Amino acid sequence: MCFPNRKTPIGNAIDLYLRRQLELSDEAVHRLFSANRWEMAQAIVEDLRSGTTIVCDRYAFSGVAYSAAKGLDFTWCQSPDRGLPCPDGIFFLHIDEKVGASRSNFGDERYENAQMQARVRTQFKDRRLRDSVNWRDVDGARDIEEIHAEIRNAVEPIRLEDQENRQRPIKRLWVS
Ligand code: FDM
Ligand code: MG
Repeated sequence: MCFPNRKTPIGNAIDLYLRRQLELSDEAVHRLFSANRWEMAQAIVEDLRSGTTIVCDRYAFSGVAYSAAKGLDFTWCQSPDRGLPCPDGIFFLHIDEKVGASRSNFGDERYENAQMQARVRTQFKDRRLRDSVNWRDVDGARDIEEIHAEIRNAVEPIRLEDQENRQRPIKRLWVS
């Protein structure tokens, strides 16, 4: 799955916002991004309980990094996502500025500019995002097959552990 999930009513508003067809305060849109995850949380838990693995493009980590990059308080940004299902592994694919900007469609949406991306990059380094979760930085500038192999290898021990302990409880994000 993918966040934002632009297909729900909340996701529709987010989509309009990203395409600059709707103006919202930074705080309001932050809460909408979080609500867009919460509206999927039950389905995520049900899928996991029935043995389905979920691969997800973006999650609360983007939520915090992007809003904190706009100047909102970091801890305030984390609070609405606290308690969401916590991923077993996070793969942060990083590329440098020039590679990112050269990719097709870059510049179409809100946030797709060098200044914002530089600020977001800084926020993604914050330990408050990474501590307590299984975070891995992945060089995203390489060949897609190479990236695939690296992530596959890193996922394998998680998958095996899961197979051995099907009943383990689902962890909650940023809850001690
Ligand atoms: N984004 C994404 C946020 O600002 N907060 C969030 O919680 C999430 C999930 O929305 F610029 C930003 C990140 C990106 C945009 O674009 C979504 P993609 O291309 O669909 O990932
Ligand atoms: Mg994008």
